[in-house]
Amino acid sequence: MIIRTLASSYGRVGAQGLFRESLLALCLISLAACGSSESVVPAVEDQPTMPAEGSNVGQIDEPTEGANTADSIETPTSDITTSRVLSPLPNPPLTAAPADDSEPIRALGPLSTVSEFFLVRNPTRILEDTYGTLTDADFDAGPLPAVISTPAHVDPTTNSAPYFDNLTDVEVFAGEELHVRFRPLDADGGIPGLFPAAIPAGARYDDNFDGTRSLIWRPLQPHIGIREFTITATDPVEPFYRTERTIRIKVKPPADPSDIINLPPVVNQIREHTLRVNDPVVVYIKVDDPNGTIPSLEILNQPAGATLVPHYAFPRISILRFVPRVTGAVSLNLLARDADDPTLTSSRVVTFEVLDEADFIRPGARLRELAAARDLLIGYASLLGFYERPDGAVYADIAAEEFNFVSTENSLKWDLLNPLPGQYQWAQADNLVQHAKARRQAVHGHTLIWHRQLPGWIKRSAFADRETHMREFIDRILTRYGKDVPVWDVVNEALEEDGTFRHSIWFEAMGANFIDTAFRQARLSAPEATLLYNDYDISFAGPKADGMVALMQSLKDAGTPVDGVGFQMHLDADFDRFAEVAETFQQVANLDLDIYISELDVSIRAGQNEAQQARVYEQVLSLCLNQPRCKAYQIWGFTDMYSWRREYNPLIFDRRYQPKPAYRALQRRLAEN
Ligand code: 9MR
Repeated sequence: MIIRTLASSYGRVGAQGLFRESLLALCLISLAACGSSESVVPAVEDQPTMPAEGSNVGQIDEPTEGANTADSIETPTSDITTSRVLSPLPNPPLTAAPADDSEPIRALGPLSTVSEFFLVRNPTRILEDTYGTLTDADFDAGPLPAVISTPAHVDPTTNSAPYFDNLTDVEVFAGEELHVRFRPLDADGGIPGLFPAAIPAGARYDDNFDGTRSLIWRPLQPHIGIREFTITATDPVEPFYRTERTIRIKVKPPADPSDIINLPPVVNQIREHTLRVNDPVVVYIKVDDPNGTIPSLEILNQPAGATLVPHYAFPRISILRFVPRVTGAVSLNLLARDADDPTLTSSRVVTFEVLDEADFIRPGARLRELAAARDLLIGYASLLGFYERPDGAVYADIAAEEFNFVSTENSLKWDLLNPLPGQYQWAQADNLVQHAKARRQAVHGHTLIWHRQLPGWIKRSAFADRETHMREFIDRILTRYGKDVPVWDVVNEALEEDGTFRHSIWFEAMGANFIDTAFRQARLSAPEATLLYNDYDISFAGPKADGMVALMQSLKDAGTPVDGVGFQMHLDADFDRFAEVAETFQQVANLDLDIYISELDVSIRAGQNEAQQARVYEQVLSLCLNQPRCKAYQIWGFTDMYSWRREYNPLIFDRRYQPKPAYRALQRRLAEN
């Protein structure tokens, strides 16, 4: 439905799909089976506590599409109930609606590279998730019991579970070195295996080569309090027969704090960036200290005319802004000075390359001009807070010149938007939407209901409340952005690789009906929007594509308001299953659904090259151009500088913003008949 609205301003008018009675099997399913406190992300690179944009830290690298050729088929195992009508949302709501104290405020001062709209920022307030904070009473209650996992085929009367010798909770003064030895034993003989859940930053986990392991850790001032350390012993014969123990470590302040070793401060790493001469440049510089104090920052060679201001919310971050007037290399010498001992310092050199404006000029027509002539949406995923990156100005210009469609990538994810009940952080999404408006780009809202990037309070919520939480979230996000954001990924990645339903927090509480409910709520809250189901590994033949088609068929049968399918398509440069993709697209078109290529990227793995990459980009574009129901060709980023698979250079511009063969291939193909 939205395509009509979009077409007038941005893109393609959908030719009616060749709807025919589906010959596909219905999904046969049984209802019985249905069943961080400061999360504003400042644009500081390589902070230990948060994954750097474009890195895979903290995320599972999903299987590359096309890699799995397994052919075991099991279609979804739950039913979608037909013709449901949603009850009204509760009044008063289950969690407080967004209030004025969540409203962003104008960001004043030299904080960003933005010039075409007013930047906003989140109000400064402490959002503290105290769930899980342990008290002295918890510690005094004594050690936690062992948790034993026994696989079905193991008989505990003949095979006893591994256990730990002499494991207790421990106390240590900050500054002292803690040694805990883990000795796993088994009454049946043999030496059990061992693995820890997580090791505290700065600690060692040593193998003693006698069947035991040791945790060696010198906690400092920031660690004062009580924390848990979980370790698992695995049976010598049955590795999935396991005993998990959690010990508590109480770190106490020493009588004389000056006994604690004072370690040097650090300046966090900042990557080399390519900049364009005469653009405003911002560098968010973070300093840190293992002792928890706040070091001071000095820039030994501050560029002429630069400003250096403290971050409005994070005392360890300073914001440098300057405008390079000449081309060449710019190096900044940064120095952090210890708050307690001014002689204790550490330094870092940050280097930028400044290119001439002419170095960013691309021959030929821009992709969005070529795409608009074919009524196609051509998109990219926009880096969270790009306007706070050193190269934000050139990033924004190239993106706006080349694309008429933009995915929110990380700006609308639940953990960022709504980290605590009733608390919302809108600034990043507001800024992206304003930017897109200023540059005449349609926004693709990604993603409402997913199993990842969820705040802790949602993961811990009662099953009985989840449907209401889900519906309230959808309603609030769409109430705010529904008019400005025409396309939404309503449900993301609900299927497993084998085509069955993923046992997500949504599925476990609502069964497969959560999908139908989410779409119905989305339609109620944003009646004009195009509503998509989005997933990976569904474009080529296999059990997951079959599962997706069966799911779409069952949603259609149930009258669920779904308008299309988003195909992620995270591919490798040797991908060649194009005929299968054409067939899947046709199956989806036959269900009267639109096709959005939503997250395309093409990784160059060992032995692969840019020419192969270009071919994959071009072939996928041809598939879209040849399929009337394909509305959008969207890439998951555009510069290799910022990609979730950065190490495989999967995008169409290189890290220096120079077009790659893939870019030229798209230009050429879009210009062809
Ligand atoms: O590109 C996103 C990356 O920056 C995030 O760290 C990651 C967190 O899960 O999500 C990435 O985007 C994913 C998208 O939201 C859903 N499909 C798969 C994408 C790549 O992981």
